[in-house]
Formats: sequence, C-alpha cells, structure tokens
Amino acid sequence: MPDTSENDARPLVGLIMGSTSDWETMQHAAEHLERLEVPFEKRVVSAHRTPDLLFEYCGTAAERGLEILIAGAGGAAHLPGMAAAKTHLPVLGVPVRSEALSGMDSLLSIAQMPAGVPVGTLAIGRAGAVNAALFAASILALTRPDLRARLVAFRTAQTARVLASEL
Ligand code: RP5
Repeated sequence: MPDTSENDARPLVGLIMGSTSDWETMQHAAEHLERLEVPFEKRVVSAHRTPDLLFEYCGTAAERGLEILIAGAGGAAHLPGMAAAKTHLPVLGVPVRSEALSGMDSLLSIAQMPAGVPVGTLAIGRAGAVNAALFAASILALTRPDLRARLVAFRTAQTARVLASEL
C-alpha cells in the first residue's frame, strides 16, 4: 500500500499533457498543486506521437507511487482515456481549448469514455486545469489532514475574496 505520510516529497500526482503547447493551460494545474504543496511530476506524454511512452508511464504509475494522474490534451484528445486504460489510478482529464473547435472536440474526446474505463472530465481550458488540481487535492486530502487544512484554507480565502469584492 502506498505510504500516505505527509512529510515526504515523492510525487503523488502525475501531471501529463499531450504536447508542450498544452502547458499554457496545464500550468494552472501545476500552480495550484504547488500552492497546496501537493508533490507532483510533470511530463509530455503523447497518445499519438509517443504511444510506447504512454504505455510505460501509465502502466507503471501506481507502482512508482503516483496516486492520481491529471492528463491534459486537445483536439483528438486520447491521452486521458488511454491513460485510464493503462492504470486503475484515478485519471482526471482536462480538455485543452483547440484552435479549430474551441475545445469541444477535446471535451467530447475525453468525456465520452466507454463504461468500465472512467475519466473524471473537467471543464475546457484554465478552469478545468485549476479544478483538476483542486480535485486531486481533495482526493489526496481524504487521508492527509495537513493537506485537508490547506485545501479548506484555500476555499475559505476564496470565499472571503468574493464576499469582499466591489464593483
Ligand atoms: C494534442 O494535439 C495535444 O494535446 C495538443 O493539445 C494538440 C496539438 O499539439 P501540437 O501540434 O501543438 O504539438 O495531441
């Protein structure tokens, strides 16, 4: 069983994306993982251009100690679904906004998984990337009180900001 101690910095989340061009969106996930002090690793893994790497990375993710994968991709966005096909870990999919179809292609490619191989699909673009990080933190916080406290503080500060906002 994976060690759930909070004082070790080994990556718990694998943040993967289909291309360096996805980083503009996926950096928002990285930023929020960092803010919540969730250890993660990040890597470009393409379902189409590096399929062998996808198999190796996702097939060994659990044994390497990762507990969640966040996968972002755009267009024919097969990375999250194929990641889910290769691991039993929770996979959170972020549809990257595409130029041709504004991310609707990415969204549908990620959301329409067949029964039996789930991907938790987030919103298109930045909101999805941010929420993937927060969702991952929520899952990890179930067994990590320190992380739970940081997550609750984040939410409380967010609420306070909105209540204090002026137009
Ligand atoms: C997908 O194709 C990637 O996830 C990216 O969103 C899209 C375009 O990739 P590039 O041509 O910019 O590398 O596989």
